[in-house]
Amino acid sequence: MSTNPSTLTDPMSGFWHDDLATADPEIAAAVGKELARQQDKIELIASENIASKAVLEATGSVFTNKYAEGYPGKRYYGGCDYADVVETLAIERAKQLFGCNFANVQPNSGSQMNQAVFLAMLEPGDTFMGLDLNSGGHLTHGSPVNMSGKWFNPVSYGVTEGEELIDMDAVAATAREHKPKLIICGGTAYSRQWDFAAFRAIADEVGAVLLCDMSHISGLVAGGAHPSPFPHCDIVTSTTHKSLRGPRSGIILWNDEKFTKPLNMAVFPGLQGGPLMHVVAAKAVAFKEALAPEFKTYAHRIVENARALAASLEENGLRIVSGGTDNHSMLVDLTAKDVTGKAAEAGLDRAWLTCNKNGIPFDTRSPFVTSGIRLGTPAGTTRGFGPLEFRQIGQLIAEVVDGLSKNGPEGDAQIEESVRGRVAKLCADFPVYPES
Ligand code: DSN
Repeated sequence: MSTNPSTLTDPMSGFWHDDLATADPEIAAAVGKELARQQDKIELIASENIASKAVLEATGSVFTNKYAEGYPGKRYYGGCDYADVVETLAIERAKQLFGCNFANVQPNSGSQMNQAVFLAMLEPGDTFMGLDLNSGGHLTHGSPVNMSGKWFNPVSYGVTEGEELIDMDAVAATAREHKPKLIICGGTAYSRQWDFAAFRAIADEVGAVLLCDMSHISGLVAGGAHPSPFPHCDIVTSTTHKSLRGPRSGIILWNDEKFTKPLNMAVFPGLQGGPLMHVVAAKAVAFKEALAPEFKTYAHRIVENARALAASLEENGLRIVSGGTDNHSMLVDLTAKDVTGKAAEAGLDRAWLTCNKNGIPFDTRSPFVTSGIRLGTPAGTTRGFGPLEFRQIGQLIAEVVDGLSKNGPEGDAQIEESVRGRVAKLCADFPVYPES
């Protein structure tokens, strides 16, 4: 260790040695509280998960310091030897995991991965199709407030009013009428399996490129608990932090060489500069974890748990949109209880159950209020909950909602206190980051 006296008087003398608590107590306190929140509350947000210690370590690694614009072997900066190692490993593992020929692991997020596909495949003003946000689609699939809806011409498809399932006949009719250049399947609040072969047939009929944004279900696809979008889809995008359980980021996958140049050029230099190499390293770690046999068990357990949760909610008087779930998530319709999604999210949070309000199909309330909540099982499954625990969680949710139904948005304080006690017991029995 250097004993250079100049470092002793340097106001930044702690630079090489101080941990976060010493260097910045305010931020350290917030990090500590966030850890406690994740330990002490049950995470039911369908798009969240709990990453491994190894993924967190890679995310916080010295790759934070490295610029690596370009791709492995073709960089615009020196010193990229080890950046090339991690990016090549991430690419090879992603290809193996999803059984495809090509992968770009540089997108910084879900929005950017989808923007890259738009940049590569469409011209401004071009028509594309995606699932309506009100039926469980995503902001980047054509919402009027998103770039996808402002710069392109989105045409949406939705779910049927009775069964609340995607109406493939209507998808075909809309595609025939509007002749989109791109069709997107995949969503954020659709709890049924996607019929990728049927989408392929429609895309072929109208000459569209078929994109699957499998962000929500990619962990299930990796573990064989949901059919794969390959070989049906031309391009597949996914965030890596949802059921896939990696760092917050995105990837693009494809099979046909003809897409390689436009997609890679769209990510860099089209949209992004230097890739977040620390996150690329963490993605490689997560893909290795997902290739391990235990991940298959995890993926199937997520679905088993979601079915147990949905059944328990229904037995306790709450309606599940479309009558159940085939994946990790479900929408709970609170209309019959006269409880808004907003009030339910707040009441459940007071009882240490974290979820998000969510519009249900044909919702008459605004997106800030909504008539439903969205629930998911990936995070709870990671901490070790099984169907028994998720049945209990269904009961706890129903108790809180009944309190809200009786008393209005303030809920029933006694019920919420009692639920908090039972949540605390579940969390203590299934700890998160137990050594932290
Ligand atoms: N915001 C994410 C979700 O919660 O589904 C999707 O990007």
